[in-house]
Amino acid sequence: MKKWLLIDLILLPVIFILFPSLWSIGAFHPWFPPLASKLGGKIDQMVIYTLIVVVIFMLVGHLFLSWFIVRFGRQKEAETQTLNPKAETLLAVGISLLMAVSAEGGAMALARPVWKKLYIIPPPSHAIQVEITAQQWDWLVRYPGPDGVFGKTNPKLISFMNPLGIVPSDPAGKDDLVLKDEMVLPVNHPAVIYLRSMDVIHSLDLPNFRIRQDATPGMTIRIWFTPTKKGTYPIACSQICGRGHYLMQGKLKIVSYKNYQEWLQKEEKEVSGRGEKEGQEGEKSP
Ligand SMILES: [Cu+2]
Repeated sequence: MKKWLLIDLILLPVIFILFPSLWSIGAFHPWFPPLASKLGGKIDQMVIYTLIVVVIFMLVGHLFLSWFIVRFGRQKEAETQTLNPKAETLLAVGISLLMAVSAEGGAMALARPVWKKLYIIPPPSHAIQVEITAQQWDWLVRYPGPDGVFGKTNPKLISFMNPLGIVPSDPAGKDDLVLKDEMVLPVNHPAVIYLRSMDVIHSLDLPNFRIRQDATPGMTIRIWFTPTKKGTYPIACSQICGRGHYLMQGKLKIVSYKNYQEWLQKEEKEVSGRGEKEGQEGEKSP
């Protein structure tokens, strides 16, 4: 075998095709962030399936290309061949259909149940409710408090002390707990997020839970999931939303149900203590 043939046919495809392909499907080391949600595994399956199909198509395509180069590349003169439009159309349509059915069709078949569960099937009634409002450049996390109802909001009432503009006359809002860039949820318990944006399009990114959802002004988007592992995980924004985009970092703590309730009670006590203090001050002032 000639030397060039060895380099062309074995070494180059290994360096430029096989190695990056194997790397991209995580053959050498896993590059997905550690998984911590029930549904996330299905999303990983979809990503891996798509990568494998794409890698197979790319390898087959490159093998054909290499064969054509070896077979016809060293001819002194290129032979002109009569065009056969019928065969060319058939080949183009056939390959496109094959790719669409195997790559897109397979991914769709895997993705549909995940989509249905994330967006269409309503969350269980005992799910923890959290509202997340994105703003340049924070995540405002609101829990509804002991009454389980979020108080009404009015953008005209937004201030430093009332960043969500909760209407003070609405009793449902009195016990609402508002946090910045911090969220706590119990493990193995469903949680539903109502996602909103105050200014521009942001994107809530919870990589360990395989959740990435745009927050669009004027819309409240519901997503729900079940965390499966305790720990502290990042909250990020995956949509460039201004010069402080990089500041949109938060922490999501997944703890036991007991620890979650203890934490919530402590935080809620602070909210009610603050409310009582404000009430007393209001009575004192003329
Ligand atoms: Cu953002």
